[in-house]
Amino acid sequence: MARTFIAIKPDGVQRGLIGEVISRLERRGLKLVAIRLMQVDADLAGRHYAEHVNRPFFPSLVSFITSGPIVAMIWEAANAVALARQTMGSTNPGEAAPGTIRGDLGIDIGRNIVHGSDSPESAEREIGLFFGAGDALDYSRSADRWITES
Ligand code: DAT
Ligand code: MG
Repeated sequence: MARTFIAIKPDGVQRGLIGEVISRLERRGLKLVAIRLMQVDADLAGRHYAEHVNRPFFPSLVSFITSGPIVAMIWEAANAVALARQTMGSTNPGEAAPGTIRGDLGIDIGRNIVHGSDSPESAEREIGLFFGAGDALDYSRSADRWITES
């Protein structure tokens, strides 16, 4: 089953939106297989956001993501990456569609509540940065057959 890395950023934690974000992903049907409340340091932030190192917003991005605890998670579903990105909405909450996490809960691109991997390759890389081997649990839910047909 495909996996994606999702993080509730410091703004989401500080605003009391942990339950809201998890609830939306759960209700969609994705399955939580690993979760960790943690403080990101500058080294991990730099590795996580390595693709953005030369962008003008990189310093503020690192300062933001290290500004307080985050909730790091692994979620599972067929096509987990695209499903989670759709549920999150566009990067800029000011432009994200209503009904999405960012579109319903935010207004500023620098405070966009959640991170989600942008490809299966990114998901694998990011899961490796935030979790160790064996952290993700393999289990089934009795509701799974009511969420997917096969
Ligand atoms: P996403 O988080 O939707 O994958 P991204 O990978 O392009 O978006 O950028 C990572 C984060 O960097 C994003 O969540 C918010 C911030 N960011 C992106 N573009 C920005 C910009 N033009 N100005 C300020 N912050 C930006
Ligand atoms: Mg990204």
